[in-house]
Amino acid sequence: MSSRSLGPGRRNFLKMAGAAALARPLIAGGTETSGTAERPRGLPPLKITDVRVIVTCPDRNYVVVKILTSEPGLYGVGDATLNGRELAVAADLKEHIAPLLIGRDPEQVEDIYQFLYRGSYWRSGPIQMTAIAGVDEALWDIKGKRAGMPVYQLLGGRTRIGALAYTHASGRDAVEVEDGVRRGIERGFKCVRAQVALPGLASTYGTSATKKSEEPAGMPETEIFEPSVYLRTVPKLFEHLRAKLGDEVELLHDTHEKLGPIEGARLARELEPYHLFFLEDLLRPEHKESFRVIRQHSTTPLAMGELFNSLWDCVPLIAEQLIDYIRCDLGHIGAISGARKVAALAEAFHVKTAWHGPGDVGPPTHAASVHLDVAIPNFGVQEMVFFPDETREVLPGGPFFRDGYVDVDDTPGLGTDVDEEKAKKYPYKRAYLPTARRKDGSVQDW
Ligand code: KDG
Ligand code: MG
Repeated sequence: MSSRSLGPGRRNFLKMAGAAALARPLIAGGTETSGTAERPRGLPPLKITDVRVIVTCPDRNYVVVKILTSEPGLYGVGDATLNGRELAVAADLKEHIAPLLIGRDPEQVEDIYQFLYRGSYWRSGPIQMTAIAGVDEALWDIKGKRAGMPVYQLLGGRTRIGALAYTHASGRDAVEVEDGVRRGIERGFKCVRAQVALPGLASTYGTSATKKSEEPAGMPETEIFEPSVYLRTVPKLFEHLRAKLGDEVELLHDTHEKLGPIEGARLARELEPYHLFFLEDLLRPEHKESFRVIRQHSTTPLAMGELFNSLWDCVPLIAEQLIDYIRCDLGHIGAISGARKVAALAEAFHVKTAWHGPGDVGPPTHAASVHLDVAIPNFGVQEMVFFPDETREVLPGGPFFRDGYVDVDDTPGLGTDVDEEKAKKYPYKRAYLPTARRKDGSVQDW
């Protein structure tokens, strides 16, 4: 059954009105139930009947949440993938969250978000917020299917024709990166993130062309990082790219939280002549106040936030206007219910969004990001990937790319799905993110 045919059509709404006056208790005998008052409404009541947690590894590991409802054929699909800690999230969902959801009204998306976030007492953190994101995406999917509308309509409707997208280019040296940027431009991208290997150092973040480490199979790879080499190399990369490619293409760069404040300030300042769209994640997420140092020294636009897990992680950087782009990952910040609050806060402080969009979060999270992108007023740019065929077979649907923009169609809900039979063909494989060390052997932020 296609997702378009799920749920009653809007023309049936009036017929169903009146049949909906079903009394449900606010609080029953000390047991937490639905948190909102009963009110007249146009659709029959709905309940969550099952929560399935599907772990699959078509190309890499994904955790999928499928929420079934009392309406035959009506279900929602969300993504709860946390790269390298997938089974911890799957266990949280199966053991702790699913039992709390059975019997609830899936239409109370905000109440369920609040209940899972604040009601558990132990709040925030990547594992919990990824689990909540999976649930939130599935619930918005159900709501959209029931309304017969794409989720962006429920968020206020379109404010733009699509979401300006960026892709990645990397290489062993500046010439290889230049070739990669050219390929991105030929494919239609107006914005490209550029990463280069560090000369003399084994394996560098974001550069797939570099040598793999000698770690035993299944264990994390080790990359070597030296700030002085990095600080010498990156400005030369962008000097080369601007000289060869001109000014029109928007260039971005990800430092991946590797520098200290004064090093970050130096890099941001030395990159000024090359007019980056943004410089991403200069500092570790713990050091929000240190962004002041960078701001005092440079006009390079700054982006930060893929490791943040709550609205309150974002507040200091946004409210002090220490960044220009907030780039939380919807998959790790409670999805739409988490990110739309961040976007609204950012709107008040001249900060735009640039939601994290790597291949290690699944199509439902990418779809959720783009539904929000096309609805909010302060969208900036969207990172995107092209999923391999095996992943598209297991997790069909999702955003599409056209002429520099990533967009979603009018399929009701999020527009993504999961094929549970095909998912079984690809069992989980233990995998880790790489780690990084300095030349002297000490641990370095990856
Ligand atoms: O799991 C970690 C990746 O999602 C991250 O390294 C990717 O930094 C990243 C980015 O900006 O895409
Ligand atoms: Mg990043």
